[in-house]
Amino acid sequence: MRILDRLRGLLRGSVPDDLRAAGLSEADLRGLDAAIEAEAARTPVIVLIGETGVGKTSTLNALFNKGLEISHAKACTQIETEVVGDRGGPITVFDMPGVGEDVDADEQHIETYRRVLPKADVVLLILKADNRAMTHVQTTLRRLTSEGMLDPNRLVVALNQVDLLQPGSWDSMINLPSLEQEHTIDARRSDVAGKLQKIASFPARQIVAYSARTFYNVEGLFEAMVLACGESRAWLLADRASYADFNQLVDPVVADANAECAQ
Ligand SMILES: Nc1nc2c(ncn2[C@@H]2O[C@H](COP(=O)(O)OP(=O)(O)O)[C@@H](O)[C@H]2O)c(=O)[nH]1
Ligand SMILES: [Mg+2]
Repeated sequence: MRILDRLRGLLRGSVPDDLRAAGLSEADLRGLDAAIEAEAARTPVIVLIGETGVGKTSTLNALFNKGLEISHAKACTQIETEVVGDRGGPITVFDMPGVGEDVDADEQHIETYRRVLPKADVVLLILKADNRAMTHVQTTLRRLTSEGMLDPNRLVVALNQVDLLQPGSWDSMINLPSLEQEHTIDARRSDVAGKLQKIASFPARQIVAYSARTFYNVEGLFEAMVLACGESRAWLLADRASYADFNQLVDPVVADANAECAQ
């Protein structure tokens, strides 16, 4: 509600001179207030889709600073979770299975998508970054978009677990990818872009590589989600940002040295 409160403060006053000079009337301000009220009354809805184990729950925790249980062995995800970020108001998250495990289950999942996806402000399609087998993802994306369940403008393709990409290994001192991994991250993003953008038309900025475990580029993921929300709703999600900072996992010795250099 931070942005909302600021706007409200402005709207309660009279029209500032510069805005009046630009042609804004008291009635325009009241109209704006009503429009903001109407958007704010609808809680942002985020839908996560992905196979068990890709890191949906971990991503939820990293994005909204939550301590939800992560399944190291068993699937422990409910279909719908209301999440309250550390800052801002509530966010509704639907944590949904990916298709591709079993034909009968797939049809059930598609029915759930049909019910839930049209409500979404953002649909996060979470994949493991090292997953090169894209046929299933392409087929699913084609079906979801061609049957009108998913608006590609609302889609963010989230390539998780980049800390495990090879060759090279994660630099845990600075909590960043090695140079080799950076090349692989770029290559994976391009590959996925080529394979999915021919199925559905959406901007390349909506494909984001990150790591829910190390918090690498969780900020970039959140930004892509805000942009995918669309103009009238983006501010509402942006206001609820409480994603984890990768700096908190930088080795303390390095962090201290950086802090000293900065002084
Ligand atoms: N190395 C690594 N492991 C991850 C990452 N994200 C999730 N995991 C692990 O993947 C497993 C499944 O994660 P979970 O969030 O429960 O996946 P979900 O089944 O999709 O909800 C857990 O052991 C997580 O610790 C990541 O970015 N990097
Ligand atoms: Mg889960």
